[in-house]
Amino acid sequence: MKNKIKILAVSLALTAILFSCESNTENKPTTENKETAGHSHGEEKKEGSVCGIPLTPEDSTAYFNPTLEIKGEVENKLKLTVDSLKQMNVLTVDSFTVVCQSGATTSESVQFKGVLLKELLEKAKIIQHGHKDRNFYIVAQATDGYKATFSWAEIFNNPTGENTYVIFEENNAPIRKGAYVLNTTNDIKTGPRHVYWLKSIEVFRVN
Ligand SMILES: Nc1nc2c(c(=O)[nH]1)N[C@H]1C(S)=C(S)[C@@H](COP(=O)(O)O)O[C@H]1N2
Ligand SMILES: [Mo]
Repeated sequence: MKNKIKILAVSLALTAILFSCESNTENKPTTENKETAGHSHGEEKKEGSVCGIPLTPEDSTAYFNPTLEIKGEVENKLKLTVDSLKQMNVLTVDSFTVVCQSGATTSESVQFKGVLLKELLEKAKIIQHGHKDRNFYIVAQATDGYKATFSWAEIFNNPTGENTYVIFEENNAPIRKGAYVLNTTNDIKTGPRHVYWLKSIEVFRVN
Protein backbone atom coordinates (compact mmCIF):
# COMPACT_ATOMS: atom_id res chain seq x y z
CA MET A 1 0.00 0.00 0.00
CA LYS A 2 2.76 2.42 1.03
CA ASN A 3 4.60 1.56 -2.19
CA LYS A 4 1.50 2.30 -4.27
CA ILE A 5 1.24 5.76 -2.70
CA LYS A 6 4.94 6.34 -3.36
CA ILE A 7 4.57 5.37 -7.04
CA LEU A 8 1.53 7.63 -7.37
CA ALA A 9 3.41 10.57 -5.84
CA VAL A 10 6.41 10.05 -8.11
CA SER A 11 4.29 9.83 -11.26
CA LEU A 12 2.35 12.96 -10.26
CA ALA A 13 5.62 14.82 -9.76
CA LEU A 14 6.92 13.68 -13.15
CA THR A 15 3.69 14.74 -14.88
CA ALA A 16 3.95 18.15 -13.21
CA ILE A 17 7.51 18.58 -14.50
CA LEU A 18 6.55 17.50 -18.02
CA PHE A 19 3.62 19.87 -18.29
CA SER A 20 5.04 22.83 -16.40
CA CYS A 21 4.10 25.21 -19.19
CA GLU A 22 5.51 28.70 -19.06
CA SER A 23 3.98 31.51 -20.99
CA ASN A 24 6.29 33.54 -23.18
CA THR A 25 7.21 36.80 -21.46
CA GLU A 26 7.05 39.99 -23.55
CA ASN A 27 10.41 40.34 -25.27
CA LYS A 28 10.85 43.96 -26.24
CA PRO A 29 14.08 45.01 -27.92
CA THR A 30 16.20 48.05 -27.19
CA THR A 31 18.55 49.52 -29.74
CA GLU A 32 22.31 49.09 -29.60
CA ASN A 33 24.50 51.70 -27.92
CA LYS A 34 21.80 52.19 -25.32
CA GLU A 35 23.39 49.35 -23.38
CA THR A 36 20.72 47.72 -21.21
CA ALA A 37 21.08 48.08 -17.46
CA GLY A 38 22.88 45.07 -16.00
CA HIS A 39 20.36 42.28 -15.90
CA SER A 40 21.38 39.42 -13.70
CA HIS A 41 20.72 35.99 -15.09
CA GLY A 42 21.21 33.80 -12.12
CA GLU A 43 23.06 30.57 -12.52
CA GLU A 44 25.23 29.54 -15.45
CA LYS A 45 23.38 27.98 -18.35
CA LYS A 46 23.80 24.27 -18.80
CA GLU A 47 25.79 23.11 -21.83
CA GLY A 48 22.59 22.52 -23.77
CA SER A 49 19.97 19.96 -24.47
CA VAL A 50 17.63 18.89 -27.22
CA CYS A 51 14.57 18.92 -25.04
CA GLY A 52 16.14 16.84 -22.33
CA ILE A 53 18.86 15.03 -24.28
CA PRO A 54 22.20 16.48 -23.16
CA LEU A 55 24.65 17.75 -25.76
CA THR A 56 28.35 17.30 -25.21
CA PRO A 57 30.96 20.03 -25.79
CA GLU A 58 32.19 17.80 -28.67
CA ASP A 59 28.78 18.13 -30.38
CA SER A 60 29.00 21.91 -30.11
CA THR A 61 32.47 21.93 -31.68
CA ALA A 62 31.48 19.56 -34.50
CA TYR A 63 28.42 21.64 -35.44
CA PHE A 64 30.08 25.06 -35.12
CA ASN A 65 29.82 27.14 -38.30
CA PRO A 66 31.63 30.51 -38.50
CA THR A 67 29.61 32.00 -41.38
CA LEU A 68 25.93 32.49 -42.10
CA GLU A 69 24.69 32.22 -45.69
CA ILE A 70 21.65 33.99 -47.11
CA LYS A 71 20.74 32.28 -50.35
CA GLY A 72 18.05 31.05 -52.71
CA GLU A 73 15.71 33.48 -54.52
CA VAL A 74 17.77 36.57 -53.70
CA GLU A 75 19.61 39.13 -55.82
CA ASN A 76 22.63 39.29 -53.50
CA LYS A 77 23.71 36.05 -51.93
CA LEU A 78 25.38 36.92 -48.63
CA LYS A 79 28.03 35.23 -46.54
CA LEU A 80 27.92 36.94 -43.16
CA THR A 81 30.20 36.86 -40.15
CA VAL A 82 29.58 37.99 -36.58
CA ASP A 83 31.56 41.15 -37.41
CA SER A 84 29.36 41.96 -40.39
CA LEU A 85 26.23 41.50 -38.25
CA LYS A 86 27.71 43.90 -35.69
CA GLN A 87 27.85 46.59 -38.43
CA MET A 88 24.09 46.32 -38.88
CA ASN A 89 21.19 47.52 -36.74
CA VAL A 90 21.90 45.54 -33.56
CA LEU A 91 19.02 45.12 -31.12
CA THR A 92 19.08 43.82 -27.55
CA VAL A 93 16.32 41.76 -25.98
CA ASP A 94 16.53 41.67 -22.19
CA SER A 95 14.80 38.47 -21.38
CA PHE A 96 14.04 35.55 -23.68
CA THR A 97 12.85 32.15 -22.52
CA VAL A 98 12.88 29.00 -24.63
CA VAL A 99 9.86 26.76 -24.13
CA CYS A 100 9.70 23.40 -25.88
CA GLN A 101 6.56 22.17 -27.65
CA SER A 102 6.11 19.88 -24.63
CA GLY A 103 5.82 22.90 -22.32
CA ALA A 104 9.20 22.37 -20.68
CA THR A 105 11.38 25.46 -20.24
CA THR A 106 14.82 24.74 -21.68
CA SER A 107 16.49 28.16 -21.25
CA GLU A 108 15.25 30.90 -18.95
CA SER A 109 15.58 34.71 -19.11
CA VAL A 110 18.44 34.90 -21.54
CA GLN A 111 19.51 38.35 -22.72
CA PHE A 112 20.54 38.48 -26.36
CA LYS A 113 21.87 40.72 -29.09
CA GLY A 114 21.07 40.28 -32.76
CA VAL A 115 19.77 41.64 -36.03
CA LEU A 116 16.26 41.23 -37.43
CA LEU A 117 15.95 38.47 -40.05
CA LYS A 118 13.93 41.02 -42.00
CA GLU A 119 16.97 43.30 -42.28
CA LEU A 120 19.12 40.44 -43.60
CA LEU A 121 16.49 39.58 -46.22
CA GLU A 122 16.16 43.23 -47.24
CA LYS A 123 19.93 43.35 -47.72
CA ALA A 124 19.88 40.17 -49.82
CA LYS A 125 16.77 41.41 -51.75
CA ILE A 126 14.25 38.70 -52.55
CA ILE A 127 13.76 38.47 -56.34
CA GLN A 128 10.20 39.74 -56.83
CA HIS A 129 8.48 40.42 -60.14
CA GLY A 130 5.87 43.01 -59.18
CA HIS A 131 4.06 43.54 -55.90
CA LYS A 132 1.82 40.50 -56.22
CA ASP A 133 4.87 38.26 -56.36
CA ARG A 134 5.07 37.52 -52.65
CA ASN A 135 4.60 33.80 -52.24
CA PHE A 136 7.89 32.74 -50.74
CA TYR A 137 8.93 30.64 -47.78
CA ILE A 138 12.12 31.10 -45.85
CA VAL A 139 13.97 28.20 -44.25
CA ALA A 140 16.49 28.68 -41.44
CA GLN A 141 18.74 25.65 -41.29
CA ALA A 142 21.29 24.41 -38.77
CA THR A 143 24.40 22.29 -39.29
CA ASP A 144 22.71 19.31 -37.59
CA GLY A 145 19.86 19.49 -40.14
CA TYR A 146 17.32 21.15 -37.82
CA LYS A 147 15.06 23.63 -39.66
CA ALA A 148 12.44 26.31 -39.04
CA THR A 149 10.19 27.83 -41.71
CA PHE A 150 8.67 31.29 -42.20
CA SER A 151 6.36 32.69 -44.85
CA TRP A 152 7.06 35.96 -46.68
CA ALA A 153 3.93 37.49 -45.10
CA GLU A 154 5.03 36.61 -41.57
CA ILE A 155 8.29 38.49 -42.04
CA PHE A 156 7.13 41.43 -44.17
CA ASN A 157 3.46 41.92 -43.28
CA ASN A 158 3.06 40.70 -39.72
CA PRO A 159 4.49 41.46 -36.24
CA THR A 160 6.61 38.28 -36.47
CA GLY A 161 8.92 40.28 -38.75
CA GLU A 162 9.74 42.61 -35.83
CA ASN A 163 10.31 39.65 -33.51
CA THR A 164 12.52 37.30 -35.52
CA TYR A 165 16.23 37.72 -34.89
CA VAL A 166 19.52 36.22 -35.93
CA ILE A 167 21.50 36.57 -32.74
CA PHE A 168 25.24 36.37 -32.06
CA GLU A 169 25.49 37.08 -28.33
CA GLU A 170 23.77 35.69 -25.24
CA ASN A 171 24.17 37.27 -21.81
CA ASN A 172 26.94 39.50 -23.25
CA ALA A 173 29.04 36.53 -24.41
CA PRO A 174 29.37 34.68 -27.72
CA ILE A 175 26.76 31.97 -28.17
CA ARG A 176 27.75 28.50 -27.02
CA LYS A 177 25.73 26.49 -29.54
CA GLY A 178 27.20 27.78 -32.78
CA ALA A 179 28.01 31.32 -33.85
CA TYR A 180 24.37 32.27 -34.59
CA VAL A 181 20.95 31.37 -33.30
CA LEU A 182 17.62 32.30 -34.84
CA ASN A 183 14.85 33.29 -32.39
CA THR A 184 11.20 34.27 -32.82
CA THR A 185 10.22 35.93 -29.57
CA ASN A 186 6.47 36.17 -30.24
CA ASP A 187 5.89 32.47 -30.90
CA ILE A 188 3.65 30.77 -28.32
CA LYS A 189 6.21 27.99 -27.78
CA THR A 190 9.58 29.52 -28.58
CA GLY A 191 11.49 26.21 -28.82
CA PRO A 192 10.49 25.10 -32.34
CA ARG A 193 11.73 28.27 -34.10
CA HIS A 194 14.79 28.66 -31.88
CA VAL A 195 17.47 27.36 -34.28
CA TYR A 196 20.92 27.00 -32.80
CA TRP A 197 24.00 26.05 -34.88
CA LEU A 198 22.35 28.20 -37.57
CA LYS A 199 24.20 28.02 -40.88
CA SER A 200 21.85 29.32 -43.59
CA ILE A 201 18.71 31.22 -44.47
CA GLU A 202 17.26 30.13 -47.80
CA VAL A 203 14.43 31.77 -49.74
CA PHE A 204 12.18 29.53 -51.84
CA ARG A 205 9.48 30.58 -54.28
CA VAL A 206 6.13 28.79 -54.02
CA ASN A 207 5.53 27.32 -57.43
N1 LIG B 1 20.04 23.05 -34.39
C1 LIG B 1 19.06 22.68 -33.58
N2 LIG B 1 18.26 23.60 -33.04
C2 LIG B 1 17.24 23.23 -32.23
C3 LIG B 1 17.02 21.87 -31.91
C4 LIG B 1 17.89 20.91 -32.50
O1 LIG B 1 17.77 19.69 -32.31
N3 LIG B 1 18.90 21.35 -33.31
N4 LIG B 1 15.99 21.52 -31.05
C5 LIG B 1 14.88 22.50 -30.88
C6 LIG B 1 14.00 22.21 -29.78
S1 LIG B 1 12.96 20.89 -29.96
C7 LIG B 1 13.95 23.02 -28.65
S2 LIG B 1 12.80 22.79 -27.46
C8 LIG B 1 14.91 24.10 -28.44
C9 LIG B 1 15.67 23.97 -27.13
O2 LIG B 1 16.60 25.01 -27.04
P1 LIG B 1 17.67 25.19 -25.89
O3 LIG B 1 18.13 23.83 -25.48
O4 LIG B 1 18.78 26.00 -26.50
O5 LIG B 1 17.02 25.95 -24.79
O6 LIG B 1 15.85 24.21 -29.50
C10 LIG B 1 15.36 23.93 -30.80
N5 LIG B 1 16.45 24.18 -31.71
MO1 LIG C 1 11.44 21.05 -28.30
